[in-house]
This record gives sequence, structure tokens and C-alpha cells, in this order.
Amino acid sequence: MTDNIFRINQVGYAVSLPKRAAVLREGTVTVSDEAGRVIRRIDTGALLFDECTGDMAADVDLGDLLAGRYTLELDGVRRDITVSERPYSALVRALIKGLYYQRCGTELKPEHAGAWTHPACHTAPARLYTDPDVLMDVRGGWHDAGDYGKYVGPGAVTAGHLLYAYLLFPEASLNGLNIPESGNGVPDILNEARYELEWMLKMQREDGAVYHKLTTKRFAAFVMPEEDRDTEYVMPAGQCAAAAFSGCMALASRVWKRYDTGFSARMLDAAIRARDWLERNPELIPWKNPDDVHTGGYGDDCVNDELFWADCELYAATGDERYAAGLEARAGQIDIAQMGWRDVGGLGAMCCFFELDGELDPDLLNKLRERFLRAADRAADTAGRSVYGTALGSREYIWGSNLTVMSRAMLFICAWKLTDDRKYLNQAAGQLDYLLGLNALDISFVTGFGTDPFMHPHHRPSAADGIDDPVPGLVSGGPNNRYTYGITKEKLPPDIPPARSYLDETPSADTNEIAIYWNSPAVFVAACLDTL
Ligand code: 9MR
Ligand code: ZN
Repeated sequence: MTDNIFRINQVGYAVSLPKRAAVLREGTVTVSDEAGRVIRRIDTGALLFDECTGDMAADVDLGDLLAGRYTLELDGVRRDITVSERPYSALVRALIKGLYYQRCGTELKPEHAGAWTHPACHTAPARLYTDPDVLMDVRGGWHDAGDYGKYVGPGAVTAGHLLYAYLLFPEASLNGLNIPESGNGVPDILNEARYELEWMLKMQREDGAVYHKLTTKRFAAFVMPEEDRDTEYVMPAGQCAAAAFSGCMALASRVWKRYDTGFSARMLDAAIRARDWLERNPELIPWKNPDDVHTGGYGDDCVNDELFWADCELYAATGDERYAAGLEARAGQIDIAQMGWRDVGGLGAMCCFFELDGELDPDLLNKLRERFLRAADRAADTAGRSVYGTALGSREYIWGSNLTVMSRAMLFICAWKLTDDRKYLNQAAGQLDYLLGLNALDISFVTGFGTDPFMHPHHRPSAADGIDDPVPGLVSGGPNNRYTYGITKEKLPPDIPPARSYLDETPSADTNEIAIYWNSPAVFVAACLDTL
């Protein structure tokens, strides 16, 4: 981290988007071009107190700038910035490729993985938790996060983000990832998503139910994945997993219609069978870890949002009116502006807005639109109260706060698409600015990107591989002031402002883990901003 009074997007700004910085000293900022000519002077005005960071800072709009390198200077303190037409192409690709690095059950070869190779991991048959004599081949999927577990619900949401990024921003840099499937005629973002989808299909039971997760009983030590030889169990089935699975599979079946009809049909069938199973098992039993299981729980006591998403996608995929009835019945009961692993209503909303707009009752659609835009406006108000322009309230710095930031950016992007109002797009750009360094910590939350990226993710391969640099293209969970982990409690002063409750240290799982569903909303956001 640099000692600097400027907080900037360290990866770079787009010519067509706002170029904002936070400045921690009052005075006149000069902007100079590469030849050293001062092209602009900007008065910071009086500094303002920023509640979430505890900083006194000014929000400075650098104004219109052509592509190039510039230097900001105030009282002899300098900071370089870059502006270009398409600053996020490499970022989009790397964020998708981050998921490739999470692949389980296959060798990561040097020609694809560079230095970050490893032999195939978790290849032994898994045992069925409820009947351990039953052995199953459930190889594949992505390691969820810093751990080696594979969880269906989070996987479905991650794939959902990728598929919507593909559907809404096909012109973005979604191809040329140099993964094993590259060049097969299918965009790599879909190739990568398929790696997870194929695994998810294996997690469906014959009767349509879907197993919640595939993990060992305890988290592995900090070893490479192929050295984790503990028995993996296919854990009991659950409704939230089944419903998210159903939504994701129906969506994917729609996407693959033009690339692989057989795969598409297989997924649609799986989606319908999962939905039918839910119909036969309507009483929600919130999923809980069995007593001897200590891996991620992903507890969720509401399945309405997952069912809403499933019915939206199934309606889009089949046109069957019973799904329309289902989505209409639940639309009023859920938060339709949520895009995370627990609350997935926003994925259903995207389906309504961008796929079903001609099919749905116009009244219903209008109401959804209004509610959605109101949520976007509330998020914009929150961002407006932050000197850094961050759409997070002081109580929202929780585990995985970067997911909330990126979901808000997704919300802004959808609002922009719905209204064509640029202010939403600008807000979305502000959230990517935050992720890439315009934050109190002066850190980029994407490994390998920016001048000062975080270096010590809570990520087993990054810690165990003996390579200095962490695996590239991974998103940190970010500041969390409800920390519970030993090292985080030990090292962070108790009264630290929420946006500073962060430790770039490997053991700090509650502030610095990585996760597939923290990468994927960033893919969506960067993909959108890559296409302008
Ligand atoms: O992302 C999850 C976060 O919302 C929860 O607060 C946290 C504690 O339950 O768990 C996070 O998910 C972790 C999962 O349980 C296991 N794999 C790593 C995930 C990221 O930290
Ligand atoms: Zn593995």
C-alpha cells in the first residue's frame, strides 16, 4: 500500500465514463499530461467526513480526459492515472479465468495456467453422506472459495451471473481466455460456466432432488488441492439448492440452444425435474450441516426467491403457464433487487426485464420495474452519502461486502438498461472504481490488477503453491466489521471504521477470502463497462 493522498481506480478509467478520485488533503489538484503540461486545476473544496471510512476527504471529478497517462499532484504528492477506450478487457477475461483456476478434478496445465499449475485433485469417488457405502463419481466443478468445497447453490448463482453477462453484453471480452476448450466455437465464458454446470448435473438425485454440497467433513489444511485426500461426501439434498439449480439450468438450457442442443435439452429436463421435486416437497426444511460436518453451511431460511428465479427461467424456457403463475405468486414476497448467494430475486428480475418483457402481464412488469428502480435509487442515495461514492451503508460491511458492492453495481446496470439513464451507469462505474482502488485502503481487491492489489488471499492454492504472487483474477471478500476470526480480531483495533475492517493476510477468512460468487458479479459489471 502506498502512502498517498489520492484514492483512484488503479486499473484505469474509461474515456466514456466518469473519472473520479478521492483526495485526502484540501487544496488544488493539478492534472498533467504525459508531456508534463498542466491541463486542469481542480479545487477540492472543504474536506468532508466520510462515515464508513472515518476519513476526511474530497470527492474530485477529474472531468473529461482523452486516452492517455496523467499525473495528479497536490502539494508535491503525485499519483499517476491512466485513461483508455477499453480499460477493462483484460480484467473481464482474468475474472472469468479466475474461475478456471478454481476447477476441481482436472489438471491445471502450464499452457493454460502459467505458473499456477497443479495435478488433478479430488478424483477419488465421493461417499453419500446418508449411506456411506454408496460411492459416487461427482468429479468436477469449481472449488467454492479459499476452501475446496463445492456447493450447488453458490455455483448456480455464479453461473447465473456469467450467463447474464453473456446474454446482456455479448460484445464484451468474454472469449480468448486460453482455457482447454478455447477455440471450440463457443465463447469461453460459456465454456467456463459449463465446467460447473456439468458438475451440478451430477449433483441431482434420480427423483429430481439436488444435493446441497460436496465437501469433506472439515476444511482441509492449507495444502494444494491434490494433497487434500480426505473423504468427500455428497451431503443431503436441500430445497434452496434444488430451486437455484432449477433456475440456473433452465437459463443455461436457453443459452446453449444455439451451441449444443443435446446439452441444452439435458439441462432443461434437469431443471424441470428439480422444480417438480420442489412441488412435491413444498415445506421448507432449512439446510443445516449435520453435527459432524464443519464446512460451509450456506444456510438460507427462505426458498421463495430461489423459486421465483426458477419459475421465471422455466417460463422463459418453456412458455408453460404454470411457471408464470408461480412467479406471479411469489413476485410480491421477495426482494427482487438481490443478486447474491442467499437472495437471488434479482436474477429472476433480470429474466423478467430482459427476456420475458413481452410475455408477462404488463401490470406485473411495471410493478417489478418500479420496485427495482426504487432499490437502485436507494443504493444511489447510499453512494451519494459516501465521499468515496461507495454504495454501502455503514452497517453493510459484512462478510463478503464486495459482493454487496458488486450486486449494487449490477442493480445500477440493469436500471440503466431499463431507463437509458446514464446516472445509473455512472454509479455502476463508481462501484468498480471502489473495487479497483478508490477506497480507504488504497488497495485493489482483484489479485494481479492495479498498482497495489491485495496479495494474501485466504485461498489454499495461493498460500501453498510456493509462488509469491497469488493466483490472478480473484476477488477478495473485502472489509467486514463483524469479524469473528482469531487473527482479524487480534490485529484490527476494535473501533476501526467499517470500511477499514480488512486485513490482507491469509488467515483472515472473514475479510480476505476469495469466492466464485465474488468474482462473477464483478465479471458482469466489468463486462458491461467493457462494451461502452
Ligand atoms: O459468503 C459466505 C458469507 O456470506 C457468510 O457470512 C460466511 C459465514 O457463514 O460464509 C461465506 O461463505 C463461505 C462458505 O461458507 C465456505 N466457503 C468459503 C465461503 C466464503 O468465505
Ligand atoms: Zn479439487
